[in-house]
Amino acid sequence: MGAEKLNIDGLTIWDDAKQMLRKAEQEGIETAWDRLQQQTPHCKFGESGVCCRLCTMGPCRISKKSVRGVCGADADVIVARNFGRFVAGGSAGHSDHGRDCIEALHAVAQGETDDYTIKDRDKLYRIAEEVGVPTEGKEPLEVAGELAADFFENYGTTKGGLSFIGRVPEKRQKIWADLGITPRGVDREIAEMMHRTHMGCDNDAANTMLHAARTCLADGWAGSMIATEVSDILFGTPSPGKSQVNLGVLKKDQVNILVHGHNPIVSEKIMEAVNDPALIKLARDKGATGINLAGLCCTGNELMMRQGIPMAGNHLMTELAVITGAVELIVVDYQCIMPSLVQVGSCYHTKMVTTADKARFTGADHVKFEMNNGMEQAERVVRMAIDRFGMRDQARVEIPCEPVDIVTGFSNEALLQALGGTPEPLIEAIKAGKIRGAVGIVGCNNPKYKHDHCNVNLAKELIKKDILVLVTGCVTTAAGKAGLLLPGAIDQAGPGLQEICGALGIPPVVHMGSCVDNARILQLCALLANALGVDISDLPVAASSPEWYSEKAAAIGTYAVASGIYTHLGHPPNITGSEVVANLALSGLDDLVGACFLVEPDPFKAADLIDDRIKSKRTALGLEA
Ligand code: XCC
Ligand code: SF4
Repeated sequence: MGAEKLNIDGLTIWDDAKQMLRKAEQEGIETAWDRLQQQTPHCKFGESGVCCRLCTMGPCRISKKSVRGVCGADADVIVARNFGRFVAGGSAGHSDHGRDCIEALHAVAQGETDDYTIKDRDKLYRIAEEVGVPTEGKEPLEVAGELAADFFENYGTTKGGLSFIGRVPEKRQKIWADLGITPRGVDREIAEMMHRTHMGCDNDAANTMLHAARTCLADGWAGSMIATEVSDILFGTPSPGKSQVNLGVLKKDQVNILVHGHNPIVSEKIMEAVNDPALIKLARDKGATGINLAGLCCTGNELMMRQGIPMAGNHLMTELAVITGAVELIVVDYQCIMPSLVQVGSCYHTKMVTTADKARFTGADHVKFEMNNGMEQAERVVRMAIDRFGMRDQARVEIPCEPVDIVTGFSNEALLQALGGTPEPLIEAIKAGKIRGAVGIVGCNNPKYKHDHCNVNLAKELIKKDILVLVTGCVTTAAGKAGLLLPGAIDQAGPGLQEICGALGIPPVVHMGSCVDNARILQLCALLANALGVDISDLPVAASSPEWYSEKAAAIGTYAVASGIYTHLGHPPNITGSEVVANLALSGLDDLVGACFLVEPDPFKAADLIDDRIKSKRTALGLEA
């Protein structure tokens, strides 16, 4: 390839990653970091968002000498349209995942499947009551059917508002209503975003940005929230438990299967299949000592939260996990799965299996999961993995380091239980300044950063300042590897957080789930705001996605801001080509929705800036900063 040699030590903070990058180099295997080098420098028009490909009079790109596209659109319009479509993509991802969960609930209710059941009946009834589905005297399946029907309604044009609109503090609902951004239904907002951004429709950047906010709100308060709540109903509401993280969770003498993607519908079945005594025996007959299941990315988070399976790694660890040479098979559903995994796998004996028609990969085997064949297909996939164990070249296997212990499973229900059943102790701790605030650190990895450097250091800096950190998505693995997801990590926290977390026996960095589970954080913020009789924007809270990469992360950031949560990003979305849009994001939104974005690549500076914001919110609430 003739590319420059990578400076491996500068690419990641982790030893397991470095060791695998060296192995990749020796074995001539290309990774995301090599490809980033090939792609650098990136196209400046694309990076600043001023390239428009929305019609064939173009493509057009805006520069000093050509300030308008062929149709007359300027940089502001083009940037806003591109951003709108970007977050519509992210909202579609989470929300379509949510719809798949409702379909599973519906299938259970109709008796169309034996593969899925209602694991948390209490939650089924509780959520049904909450959204106005009557439960009295009804059997669980009847309630499940009506709840599924109610949730499906959130996807079209809702008549009476989103199912979970009642969770939103009144002041926030009023802000949305005044701006005309109350979300009306997931599919509608996404489709309208596509419509508005067609040539000749919404040619006012600020107006397009408001619809971007509306689209993302439909994701946060409907698509993602439904995904989370239905997953809990079907697979159980997470409660605290132990697990382990990093590549050390792979086992040299076992059949290693990785689940990757987002939706627990496939991975839960795989987990059941690996525990099937007949399949374990089959693996033993083939010379393995057992079958080991580990997670990657968010489906890993889902299984870790509920079932305690270990996590092999986050986004940038996915290729590196295969490079251990110890993985028989990766089974995926959708989102964040690098297409390169097929190529990396083909350098070993690693088989990639896809399960969803909407996410097929050339070169992978397709084992289609449907509502009524989940168990059968899961067993088939596990058999495929066992078959490949004999093809493994043990001489090429290298499993770096020992796994790190973590505590996971903090759903809001679990958190409230830890608090003694009410949010009161948390509120008292916030008032007393022992917990000065809370920050949700969410999202991804991006090879443009030293892998996990910002994720880990931001979390460390915040807990030092007595700010409770809630993590979801790929930040989880980062925090876990750094030892921050253990109660013992209170040693690294400020005195107040040390006292409170110590008394509750919880870590100062709390794992709340996958990317869709950011809805749990939204709900928690709403709960606190309602308890205090204020708006979410009045709370001493913030969100951050330091190393984000995806459309989904941008959608999360946007619904957080539109919900009143100040949101830090390590780098801006591709909007810097428009002053109007950039100013709106970085300050203008503060006047409109009571929150805005902060962009800061340095985690230490970001921690200080977030702290400043938390201080100002505390002062405004009449609390000591
Ligand atoms: Fe994807 Fe959810 Fe980002 Fe990880 S964190 S890289 S979006 S897997 Ni949500
Ligand atoms: Fe160019 Fe306008 Fe067409 Fe975009 S919509 S490609 S700016 S002519």
